[in-house]
Amino acid sequence: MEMPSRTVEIIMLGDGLSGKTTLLKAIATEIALLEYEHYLREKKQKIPNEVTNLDIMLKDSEYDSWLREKNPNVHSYLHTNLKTGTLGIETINFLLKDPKHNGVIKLKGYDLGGQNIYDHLRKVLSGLATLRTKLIAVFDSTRRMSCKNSLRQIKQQLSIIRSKQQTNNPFIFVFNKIDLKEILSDTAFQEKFSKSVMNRFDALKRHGLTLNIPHLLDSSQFITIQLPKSDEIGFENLEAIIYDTFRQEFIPKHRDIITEENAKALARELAYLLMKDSNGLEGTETLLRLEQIIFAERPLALQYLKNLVLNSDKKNLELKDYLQLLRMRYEEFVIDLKDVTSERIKSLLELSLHIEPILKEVQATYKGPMFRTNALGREGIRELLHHLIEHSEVVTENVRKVRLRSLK
Ligand SMILES: Nc1nc2c(ncn2[C@@H]2O[C@H](COP(=O)(O)OP(=O)(O)O)[C@@H](O)[C@H]2O)c(=O)[nH]1
Ligand SMILES: [Mg+2]
Repeated sequence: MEMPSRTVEIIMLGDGLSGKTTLLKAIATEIALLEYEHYLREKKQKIPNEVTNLDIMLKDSEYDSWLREKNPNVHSYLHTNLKTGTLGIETINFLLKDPKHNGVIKLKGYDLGGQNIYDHLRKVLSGLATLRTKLIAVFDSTRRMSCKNSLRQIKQQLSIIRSKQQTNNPFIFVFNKIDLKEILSDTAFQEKFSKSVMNRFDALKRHGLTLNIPHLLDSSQFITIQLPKSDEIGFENLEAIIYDTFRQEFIPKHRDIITEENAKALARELAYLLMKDSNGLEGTETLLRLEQIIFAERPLALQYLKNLVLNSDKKNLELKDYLQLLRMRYEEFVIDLKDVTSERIKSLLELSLHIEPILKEVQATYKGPMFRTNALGREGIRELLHHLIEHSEVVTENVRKVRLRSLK
């Protein structure tokens, strides 16, 4: 007879690069560790202590094969390479032992690319949500605008779900990247960072600037871009300069926390805030257009030059032609660097980190449980996993069919 099973269904929500996939990898890692203990116990082997167990587990090739066979999706998330980002949809199907009920818990669901181009898929997914689906909404606690986009997704999902069913609160909120927030909040960091960005702006104003942007797929290769002397700068170069500051001066020291993707995402956020602040764009059509572009796509536009040309007979353009095409695309988004100071850069960084208003709005409006996590360092993940386990339910196929039918 099959072991009794309980199920939790989850759908990951949240802006691109907020950490959804990393969170799933962290959950898979916690599950793999729990399963490792059971595995060792069954084999009557010694259980390593908490500090070293991850290293030991990862080196245990017998366990690795065992996991691949018994729990393939946990195995694949454990080894997933996050660099490529989530495109389209991923299914989740994690299994773990349920000692309390002497059975198995299934953690099932979907992870989506966060960009707004996936909004239509998100709608389809929410339509599939059942009464017990938990929507895990992930926020990047270092990027205020990104949090707003996560919130926008929640509002959209809720309207779909509300119109379909009366349900308990389906949301779980995760405020992620608490480790990154700590670094960026440090006053000495902020001083140094804003001065470094300002130095680059000054160089651009005085004699021009050369940027070396690593290739998207091969970071040992670079795209070299010469920016001629100018007081004005377009959005695409603004985000590139801020990214370059992170890459050259801060990533080397904080590689485990300021990842490449974090640097790009923050650069986009800060470039957006600077643009909005400098041009008094608040509430204008131009700002809406900029938001549409930047939330629909991945940051660091300069790395996606070739995407600008869909027409196949134009594929052999030179770099300068691609840059010209990009410039045309961002034509209306330009600022004058004359009024930019390092104090302003610093205060915009602080603004980006100031997500409390959004956190409060989320709490007041939706009242779901809230977790603060560092998905990369697996802080706060066990608590989240326990919460999910506590909310697992016994599901028999019949119940499921009835529930799905009642939704139609
Ligand atoms: N420092 C830090 N970086 C994180 C954390 N969670 C995710 N990241 C990084 O943020 C970037 C985007 O993460 P990813 O999971 O791909 O985001 P997704 O688009 O929401 O799936 C990656 O470079 C991750 O390494 C975290 O808690 N702390
Ligand atoms: Mg992802």
